[in-house]
Parts: sequence; structure tokens; C-alpha cells
Amino acid sequence: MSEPLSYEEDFDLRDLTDEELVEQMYDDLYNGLRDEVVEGTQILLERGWSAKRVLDEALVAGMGIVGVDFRDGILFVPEVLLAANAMKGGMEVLRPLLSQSSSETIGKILIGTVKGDIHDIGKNLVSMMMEGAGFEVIDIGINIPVETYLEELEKHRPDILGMSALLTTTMPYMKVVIDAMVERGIRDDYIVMVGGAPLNEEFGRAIGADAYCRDAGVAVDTAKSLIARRRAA
Ligand code: B1M
Repeated sequence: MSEPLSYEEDFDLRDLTDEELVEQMYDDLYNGLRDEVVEGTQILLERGWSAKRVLDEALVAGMGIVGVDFRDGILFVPEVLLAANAMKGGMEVLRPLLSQSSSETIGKILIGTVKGDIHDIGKNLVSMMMEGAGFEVIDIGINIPVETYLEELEKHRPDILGMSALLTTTMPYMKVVIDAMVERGIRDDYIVMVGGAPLNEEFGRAIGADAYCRDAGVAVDTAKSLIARRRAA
């Protein structure tokens, strides 16, 4: 009787069509298989996919599936952490391509995820894309309290403050930060941009932000146009 074939022997990601490979990457993300997600990302790039397309159609879409099953109680935190780790593996491959910075810095953004919130994948993506567009990015991390935002603003004097929140319970904290800036009389010294899955345009306006950004691409375009407008004024 012959031995059962191992994963490596009977399965090569390179044998798959693009469509099959993307489907397989959804499964690999779901199962937290970082090496396979890294390999899939590399293969799609070798086949001529742009970094942006791999990001949107393979990684972000795959993470969306994880998100649905997390919401429905099919996946739990440890599994989602593994999926997030696999996604970060793919993002590391894309990082140099997404952040191929132009030599000229067009502005400075300080970005962090608000207090009580440890989600950082979206924030990291925004950072990469902003770097790629020529911004200097100061990423102050996750779970950031208002005092730290204020200290870091003072220290780095960026053009833009970016805040990220992924939880409905943490998004109101963005207003705490903006209110503290108003109290200190520094609100108008900075452009404030906010983002994260549960936010929307209306929320951005209600808390006094200059802009809500649906995704990393929108964040880049918005940052460019708000900086241009401010400089013109
Ligand atoms: Co969490 N989680 N999570 N989680 N998690 C969500 C957000 C949730 C929607 C899942 C669900 O129920 N469907 C849900 C929130 C529900 C709600 O608030 N109503 C949720 C929950 C409940 C929780 C916990 C409370 C679970 C628990 O412990 N019981 C817990 C909270 C921990 C905490 O923060 N205190 C928790 C924990 C975790 C993990 C640690 C396991 C992990 C995070 C790992 C990490 O980030 N390192 C995790 C993950 C991975 C998710 C999901 C599945 C994926 C988030 C993600 O990375 N998306 C998420 C479900 C979902 O969103 N569909 C979920 C991909 C990323 C590219 O998108 O972050 O939206 P996103 O970023 C986009 C845009 O939003 C925008 O651009 C980005 C790129 O295009 N953007 C910005 C984001 N920030 C921006 C800032 C800007 C501009 C644009 O500034 C200028």
C-alpha cells in the first residue's frame, strides 16, 4: 500500500489558476497559515498582479470572510489572531511595493489606534500607503490615550493627525482626543483624519474631524487634497 501524500507532495500553489489561488489564499488566511499566504502573495506578484490588487482582492477580501465568521461566533480570538498574523505576513511582502516612497516628503502624518482598541492591520495599511505616496509617517501604535496623542503631536508637529478605531465602543474616544485638542487651543494646527470599519462620514463630521477615510487609498487622496488646500490658504 502506498504512503499518503504529504501537503508538499500533492499540492503546489503554483499549479493553481489565479482564481483558484485567491480562493486558496482565503482558506489559508482563514486557517492562519502565514507561510502559504506569503507564498500566494509572492506568486500573484510574479504573475503581474499589482500590490494594490493583491491587497484588495486576496488579503483584505480574505480577512472580510474571517470577520464574518468571527462576528457569527464560528471563529474565536485565537483563530482570528492567527489569521491576522497570516495577513501581516502577506502585507510584509507588499510593504516595499506599497511604500516605494518618492524622494520628496509631501507632508507628515502621526497615526495611532485609540485607547481600548488593539486592532492595527488597517492602521498599518494606511501607514504603508501614506509612505508610498511620499508622506513621512509616525506610527505611535495601538491603545493610545489622549495624553500620548497630545505629547506626540507636540513632539513631532505633523500636518495630520490620523486616528483609527475598529470597535463601536472605542470610536467615541476619537472625540475625546479632538475635544482635548480644542481645549488646548491646538485643534486648528492640525488636519484630523479618522478611519476604521464602524465609522462613517456622518460620525467624522459629528466629532469634529476634518475627514473620514473609508480606506487607505481614500486616506492618501484626502491627505493630499487637505494639505494642498491648507497650504494654498
Ligand atoms: Co476584532 N472585532 N475584536 N480582532 N476584528 C472586529 C472589528 C469586529 C467587527 C468583528 C465582528 O464581530 N465581525 C468586532 C467589532 C464589533 C463592534 O465593535 N461592533 C470585533 C470585536 C468584537 C473584537 C473583540 C472585542 C473580540 C473579543 O475579545 N471578544 C476584541 C477587541 C480587542 C480590543 O481591541 N480591545 C477583538 C480582537 C481582535 C483580534 C486581536 C483577534 C484581531 C486584531 C489583530 C490586529 O489587528 N493585530 C481582530 C480582528 C483581526 C478583527 C477583524 C476580523 C478584522 C479587522 C481587520 O484587520 N480588517 C474585524 C472584522 C472586520 O472588520 N470585518 C474585527 C482588515 C483591515 C484592512 O480593515 O481595519 O477596517 P480595517 O482598515 C481599513 C479601513 O477601515 C481604513 O483603511 C483600512 C485599510 O483600507 N482605516 C483607516 C482604518 N483605520 C484608519 C485610519 C485612518 C484612515 C483610514 O486614519 C487616517
